[in-house]
Amino acid sequence: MMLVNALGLALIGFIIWWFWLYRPMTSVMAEPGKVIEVLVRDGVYEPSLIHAVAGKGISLKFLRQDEAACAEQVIFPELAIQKDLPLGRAVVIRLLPEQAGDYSFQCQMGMYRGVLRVKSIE
Ligand SMILES: [Cu+2]
Repeated sequence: MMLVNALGLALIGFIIWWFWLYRPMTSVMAEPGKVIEVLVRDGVYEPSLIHAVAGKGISLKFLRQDEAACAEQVIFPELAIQKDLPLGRAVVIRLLPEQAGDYSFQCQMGMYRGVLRVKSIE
């Protein structure tokens, strides 16, 4: 009886995770001269993982479609960048990551989360 209950709970947990919590991470590769569009909606950045190469400039065009006040800024803490995102108006952020590494970006409260993954030039 205990075992059946445990399995039932595990199944319920899995269903909740799958339908409500699991968000696939979409990723994109930044290329010189290419503007990457990042949608801000439904609690996620899309794409939320951006690959880039150190020493190469990248342009990110954020488009906020979420009315929640929480989404009104995007912050790159490690790069000291903080930008307002007016609803429905694209905001381009140009970055030049010098060092390889992971740079996070997020809303003020950290509900929206993304990663800029920078690798060194081969
Ligand atoms: Cu937030």
